[in-house]
Amino acid sequence: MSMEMLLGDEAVGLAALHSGIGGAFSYPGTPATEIFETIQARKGKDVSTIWSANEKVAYEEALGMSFAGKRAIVSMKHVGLNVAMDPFMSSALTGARGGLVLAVADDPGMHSSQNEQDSRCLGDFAQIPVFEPSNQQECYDMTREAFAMSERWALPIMIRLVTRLAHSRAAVRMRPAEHAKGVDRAIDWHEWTLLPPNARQRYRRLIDMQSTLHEYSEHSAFNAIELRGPKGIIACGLAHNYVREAIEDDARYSLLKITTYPPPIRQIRELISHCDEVLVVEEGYPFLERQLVGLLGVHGKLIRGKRSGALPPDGEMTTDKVRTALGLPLASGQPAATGLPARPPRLCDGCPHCDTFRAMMSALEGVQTPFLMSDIGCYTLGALPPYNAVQTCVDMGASISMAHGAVRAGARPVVCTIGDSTFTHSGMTALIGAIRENADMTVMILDNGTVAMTGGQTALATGESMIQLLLGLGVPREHLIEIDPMPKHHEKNVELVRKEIDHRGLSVIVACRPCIHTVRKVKKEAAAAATAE
Ligand SMILES: Cc1ncc(C[n+]2csc(CCOP(=O)(O)OP(=O)(O)O)c2C)c(N)n1
Ligand code: SF4
Repeated sequence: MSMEMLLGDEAVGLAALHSGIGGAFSYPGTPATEIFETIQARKGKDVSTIWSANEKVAYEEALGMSFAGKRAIVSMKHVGLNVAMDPFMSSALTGARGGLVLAVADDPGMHSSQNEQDSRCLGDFAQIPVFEPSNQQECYDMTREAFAMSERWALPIMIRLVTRLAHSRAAVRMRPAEHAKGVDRAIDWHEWTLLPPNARQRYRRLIDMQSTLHEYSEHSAFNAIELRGPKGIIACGLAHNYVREAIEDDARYSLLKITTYPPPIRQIRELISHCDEVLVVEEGYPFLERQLVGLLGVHGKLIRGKRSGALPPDGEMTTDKVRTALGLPLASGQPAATGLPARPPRLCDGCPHCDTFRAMMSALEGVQTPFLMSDIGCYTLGALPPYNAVQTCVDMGASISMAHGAVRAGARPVVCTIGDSTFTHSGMTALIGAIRENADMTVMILDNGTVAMTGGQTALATGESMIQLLLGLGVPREHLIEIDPMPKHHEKNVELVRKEIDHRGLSVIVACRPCIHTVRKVKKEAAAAATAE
């Protein structure tokens, strides 16, 4: 057994490697990115790792590996699971052969996300087991358990993390690694081909499995009940730590820790019948509280939590929030840091996006109401002054489809901005429709050669390969324009952009210049490699 100080993400990644995976698949997204990066950095040559085009593709690649008999992990941030919902839902019916683990990191408090959502609801929606570790050791242990149980039940299993767990460190004890399995060539086409007669059978199997999953939770060593005083608390996943810190050794409280779903119903009943009232503490939605209370409540018992208003319904859980809900004095005693200067986010000095936005906004000078659809990436900061070049940011890939919708409404001019990675993630499909209609809009692809916002992962198409991709999709050559976003080319770029905005039909402008951070990183790595030789 060895020990290491690990992030929650790293613990999941190492546990996957020690479970003998054949591959890891992902699309970057904070706070899940480090799961894949740990595997990539520490894997042997037999483990394949791919940054996929998007989360749906990543999920399907992992499912394919599982069907071929090898263990696979697919990781993503919470909104990534929205993109992967289609294969995710159906994989609950096909099931898995090689252990299939989906690691999803939620972001309560929206530290780096466009929304707050609770992936436990999606696990419940798909009717698959969800494990929710409460600390880094459990991140490791529950991921190992998830691979074993995925094979025993022939089902995918979700591991749900939250930012604070994914990105904080603790000592983790690791177990010896298992050997990876070889390819299994026995084809189960009835199980994997969801034609209606097969799908009905497979759905029936999933429903029949539910009692087994409940029973597992009842006996799982990862859940624990302590019956003491009449004030009950149910603490889910990471929230267990906040509760422990809040109540310390206070014998007035009885505590049920839940880390597996579907939840342990007998243990919940035991706690409720032992206590006069119960507080449910969970990160995300009042997922468990809602189930406990249902429509009519629990007769004679007070069940409190986020839904009842005892705890705030949004943001991250904290020890002080739990103490307030319990009527205890605040423990921190530390006034929040004040007087720190505000530091609004902004594009880096010298960022290529700055020069693209300057050219674009100069080209639009004098236009009363341009529609400026944009997307998610570093360039979303173009919404702020001095650029004011971004009017929308909804979900990845939405800029082109929303621009097309605005064109259909009769808006003009419509200009949309989208990063290279966001374009290959989910912008491309919308562009195919816009090309076919010769939609009267200008698409600006901000090709900085990397996925800058999430730390500089590899982009799938950049430079010449981006141009070839666009031509292949059918962008007309005469309205496919390349610009070099540099201050010295400003006047020329303004002229080129203006001409395409004036064009009554579809234009695509590719602004190609590398992210300055990526350039620095590449130089640093090259220097380090040269020193090592
Ligand atoms: C569905 C989904 N997956 C992942 C993310 C995390 N994320 C936000 S923007 C982005 C890509 C940014 O890359 P790019 O479009 O090339 O723009 P850049 O940051 O390089 O300017 C990613 C992966 C997300 N917000 N939503
Ligand atoms: S990281 Fe790169 S793309 Fe992002 S703002 Fe900085 S220079 Fe621009």
